[in-house]
Amino acid sequence: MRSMRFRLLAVCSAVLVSVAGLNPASASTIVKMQFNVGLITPPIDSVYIELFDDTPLTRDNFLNYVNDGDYNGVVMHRSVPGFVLQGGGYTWSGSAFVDIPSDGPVLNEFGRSNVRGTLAMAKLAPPPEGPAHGGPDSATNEFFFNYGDNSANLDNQNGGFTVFARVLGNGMALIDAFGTLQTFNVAGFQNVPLLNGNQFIVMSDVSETQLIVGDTDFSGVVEQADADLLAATLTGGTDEPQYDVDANGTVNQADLDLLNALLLGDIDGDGFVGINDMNVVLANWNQSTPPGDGDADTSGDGFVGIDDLNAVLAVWNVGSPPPPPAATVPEPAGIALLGLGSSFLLSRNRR
Ligand SMILES: [Ca+2]
Ligand SMILES: [Ca+2]
Ligand SMILES: [Ca+2]
Ligand SMILES: [Ca+2]
Repeated sequence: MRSMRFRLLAVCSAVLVSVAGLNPASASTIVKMQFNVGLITPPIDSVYIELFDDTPLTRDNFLNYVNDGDYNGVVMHRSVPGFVLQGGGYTWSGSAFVDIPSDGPVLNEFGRSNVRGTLAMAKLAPPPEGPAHGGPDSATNEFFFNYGDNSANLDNQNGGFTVFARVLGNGMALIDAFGTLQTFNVAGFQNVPLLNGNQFIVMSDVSETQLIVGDTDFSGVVEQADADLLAATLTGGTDEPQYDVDANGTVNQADLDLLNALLLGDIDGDGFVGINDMNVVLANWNQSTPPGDGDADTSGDGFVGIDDLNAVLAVWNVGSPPPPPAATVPEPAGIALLGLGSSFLLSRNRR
């Protein structure tokens, strides 16, 4: 038995060399926007957006605000149902809207159309209607979601409003829900959407993030529901990156096949196929299990053997590795020592 396991591992190592390079990771730039309220059923409070690479100045400008944390706590201050939901410029002090920091204007990169589900930068009207520094190249931090198809309007004024991102998955269901809120005049601003007439819609946390390979519904876990969603989406045609499981730029049957293989080979269910999964197979090697019972029996034939090992090896190194455990915080001993040293130094200097 022992020598057999040794031989198995030797075979595995040989196979590993050939498949170790297969580790899909989307090249897309993804930002997660978490709001202070979740309005739909089942409740979601986050929207995932994909930033387009063909508007690089606008993308980098937006990412600067994201990575500086400038959008955290920012109010969606304007909602015009059927048109746009706008935010990105102001927090609320308790009695007034307060400007967030501005990195200065970005050159206009209009190219994509202002269709439903896209995000575009807001900007100032050109003079004489707007200020002297208004015009096509005046976008800074404010942006908006297009509730509907605004291409006939927004593609054709002020140089065209630069579409730089799109909402992924069912995120527009949440944005649409914000669009059903009654709007109010608040502190000099018109069309401010308020929940129950008294609560702002706030982006509580906006951060750049990575797609979890195979997590097509953004639940944070790779499960059968993701394959079901992909299968359903496949028939309608899609090009959203969360469905491109093998990250080759197109969404097709091969992605569903890979996701199903990932679900099979990921025996411990952590979203990644690797040594932990193989160890479960080896620990149960050559043992009988009731059909369909026991995670190591991936093939469901009631026996853990070579077919199950192959299910793991077929998708070796596929998935998103779980995050490493949090770094341990150094004990405060160093600080205490530093304090002692300082006081020692001080007392010595006094002499
Ligand atoms: Ca999921
Ligand atoms: Ca693909
Ligand atoms: Ca695993
Ligand atoms: Ca089996």
